[in-house]
Amino acid sequence: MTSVKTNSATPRSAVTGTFDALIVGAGFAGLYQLLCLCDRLGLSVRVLETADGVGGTWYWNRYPGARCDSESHSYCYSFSDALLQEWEWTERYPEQPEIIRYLNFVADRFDLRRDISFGTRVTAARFDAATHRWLVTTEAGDTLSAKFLIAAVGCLSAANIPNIPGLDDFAGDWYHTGQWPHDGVDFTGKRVGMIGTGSTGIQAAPVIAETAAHLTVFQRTANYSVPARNAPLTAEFKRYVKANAAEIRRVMRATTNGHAFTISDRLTFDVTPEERQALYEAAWEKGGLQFRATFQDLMVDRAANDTAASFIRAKIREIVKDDKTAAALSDIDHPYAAKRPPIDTGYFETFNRANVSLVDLRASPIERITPTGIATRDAAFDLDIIVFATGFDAMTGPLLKLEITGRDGIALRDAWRVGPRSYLGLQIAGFPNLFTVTGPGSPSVLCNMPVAIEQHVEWITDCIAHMREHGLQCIEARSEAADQWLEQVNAAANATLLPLATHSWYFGANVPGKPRVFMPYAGGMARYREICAEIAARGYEGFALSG
Ligand code: N01
Repeated sequence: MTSVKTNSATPRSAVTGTFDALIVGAGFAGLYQLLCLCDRLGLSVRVLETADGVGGTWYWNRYPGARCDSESHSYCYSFSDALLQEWEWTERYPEQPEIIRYLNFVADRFDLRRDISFGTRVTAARFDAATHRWLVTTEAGDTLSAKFLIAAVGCLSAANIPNIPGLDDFAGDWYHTGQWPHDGVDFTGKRVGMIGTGSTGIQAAPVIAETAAHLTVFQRTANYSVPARNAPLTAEFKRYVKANAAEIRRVMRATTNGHAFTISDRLTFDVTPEERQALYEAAWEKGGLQFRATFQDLMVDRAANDTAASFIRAKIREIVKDDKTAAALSDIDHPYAAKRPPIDTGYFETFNRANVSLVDLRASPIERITPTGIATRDAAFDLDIIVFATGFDAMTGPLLKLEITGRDGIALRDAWRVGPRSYLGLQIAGFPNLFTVTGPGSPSVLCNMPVAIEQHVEWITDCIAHMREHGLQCIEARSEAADQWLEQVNAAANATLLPLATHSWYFGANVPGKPRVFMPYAGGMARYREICAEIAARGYEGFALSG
């Protein structure tokens, strides 16, 4: 029996109406956008959400070990002092269920649920030039209309299930980590194969290995990882977070990646090799994404980056006892953090377990999935369960799935055929009154997401308030402004080592046929915030506003 089990949501029907704004998605972005437009501007707003509950990406990603890689005190909204005082995280990195509890707490705290239609999947959105309104169609066949359409669909919400021949013939069960069943998966006594060693696979493998009879990890590209060093938060740290909320927020808004720590201003080669080793050891012991902040130049100087990369490779070889496995795990072909750097809880140690093995797909690629498992060029692996930790059609995927048609009947799919082209990652030429929260061309995935989301939501809210004040009906990014911004996005990426990981999902390289364009803005969140503010202050330069 072949079975595909996914997280499911119950479709609802009869969602109709006319609104000032429609928001797609009830994750971090959609919830805050709803609050801003309703409470601050008094607009009539409806949120359309496929899932049965709030959470967005966190609603679907319930895989074993799912936990945020940003530290909990920075992975939350910062717009409300009261909320910061009321909510208390329990661990250094929040686990998926705790994040869902937090977002439900926010939804209740600000009475947001009444404006959300759950179980409502958007299947198309079309700009009607005659009325200057967006017409949005749902899976149930309903049509809603609104002046503004705001896509708050997240960057990592369209699952990437590779088209490996034979999947339909597999007799066991298979799952994608981003569509995980709500009632969980019992791995007890099962032979499990997991494809993918990105942040997700690296979180999932140690947890799956605890109960599976055997876990086989299929690795195409070896990856760096630094220990997360997760732990319960102490009462002292909880007090510190509450007492210093304003300062923590200030740091998060002032740094490149929106985290609550600063990047050192030290240069890699300004210290002796012994000092450098000691600094890396201390960062390894402290754990987390902060490792990348050990030196200021790690992401811009290849020789500097090599020192961090060598340190981590040596750690992998030290931890993993089997030499062949250690060699495959540490044979990493890109600079450290040029792909999103994972952090882990016992990932490399997992390969010392008797019930875990690694298959190096570079040496022997997957040829097909068979009724009984996975066949590589050189071997066959019998499996009861296959886990696809194969990532997402990132950034553009969730937007294209909305089947958006803009002014003059242009489909977004056609407008972006050679890659996303967006002004500031906020608006697209040819698509009036459509805003994309953390869209391609904004810092988004290179930033701690709640920080990027709050900045976008507040900018969009201020923009709509400005339009109301001045009696303006339409805003649309100018084509030449989008082109110029794209040049800045490319220049910002080229000033870093990020483009050296050519197979990264930042380029769309993980999805066959997807245009190779570096999608996020790599110039840093703090600089981006200034640029957006300056553009607004200059009367929304680069946007066409009309009455
Ligand atoms: O996905 P990925 P992810 N055959 O694309 C492999 C965020 N996140 O879900 O590198 C064989 O990074 C692929 O191999 P390769 C975070 O931003 C956040 O892990 O393309 N293998 C790679 O190893 C992260 O970056 C958190 O050669 C195939 C893996 O699958 C983003 O989500 C936690 C394959 C995919 O790695 C995505 O992470 C987790 C194929 N056909 C994730 N296709 C938190 O903070 C793909 N692969 C909680």
